[in-house]
Amino acid sequence: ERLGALLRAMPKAELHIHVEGSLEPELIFALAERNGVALPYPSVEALRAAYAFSNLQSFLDIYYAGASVLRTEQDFFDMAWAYLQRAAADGVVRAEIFFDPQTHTARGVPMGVVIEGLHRACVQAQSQLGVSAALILCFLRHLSEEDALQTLEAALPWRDRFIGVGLDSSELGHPPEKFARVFARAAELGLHRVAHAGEEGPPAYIWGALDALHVERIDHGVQAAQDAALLARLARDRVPLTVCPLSNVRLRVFPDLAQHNLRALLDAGLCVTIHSDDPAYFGGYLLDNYRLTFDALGLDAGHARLLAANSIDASFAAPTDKARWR
Ligand code: ES4
Ligand code: ZN
Repeated sequence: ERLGALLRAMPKAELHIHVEGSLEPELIFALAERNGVALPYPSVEALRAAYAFSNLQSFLDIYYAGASVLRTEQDFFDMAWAYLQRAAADGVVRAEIFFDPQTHTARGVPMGVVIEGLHRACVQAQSQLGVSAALILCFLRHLSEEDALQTLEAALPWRDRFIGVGLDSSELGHPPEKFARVFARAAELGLHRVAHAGEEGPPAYIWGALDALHVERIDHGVQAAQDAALLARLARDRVPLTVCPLSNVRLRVFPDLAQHNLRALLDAGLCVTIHSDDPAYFGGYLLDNYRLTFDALGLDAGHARLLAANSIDASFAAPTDKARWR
């Protein structure tokens, strides 16, 4: 109907998408065959049936297993290109795509294979889809800061191929302060900075991302609702929260979409945006996240325009591009 059509048509930025989380089971099996990698699942259906998660860690275990089929530059290109085509169909005009190099370099895949394959898809997205696409290199927070520092240095020959750094993987037990030095180094290099915080972790992790890592956006951040002073800080500084509703339900952060606090965060005056996180695993791409959330929370056309405008504002795109999309 009308709201659904508006949600598709509005120019939107996708700012919280893990490219390894866009790997559909069909592509996992195709790449496993192409590369001679054995999978612990007999079929696409059996793999998909394993996508029943009880928390973040139970998802991450299967997500890293799925990523193990990625070996060549063409694999990384194919994965990112499949995602970008789906994003374009959902009305995405700008995509800032997370990737986890440590997941691949630890298996012996060279950094250049990862980055060049993803970058080639980003270039083709601009020329063939009219989608502006950029990469954000994420550090795995369950590994050491030393490993993150070495990863950043190893990526420097491709410094112009990514626009920023992020922090993802297992949150609890790995507070932002653990990564203060590598984020300071990223800032020196002129890189943008974002971090997952307050997905499963407490408000203290969001404070830490702001004050120890100096991030420009918080990924998830939904636990901020538990801390009034933090809500005031996020509203005052207009720090975007990149919220992923279907992810939050699948990982049991909220029991269902109707109980999601996205509307409360908007009502508190925060710059909230909607994204897909790991769409192949969580039951939907960007437009599915918008439509299902709007249905469940009774949001209207005014919310639609606000959320789409927030996503453009919160992006790291050039001001001239932002002006065209608004
Ligand atoms: C992730 Cl949902 C989520 N949270 C933290 N790290 C991640 N990596 C991929 N998806
Ligand atoms: Zn995420």
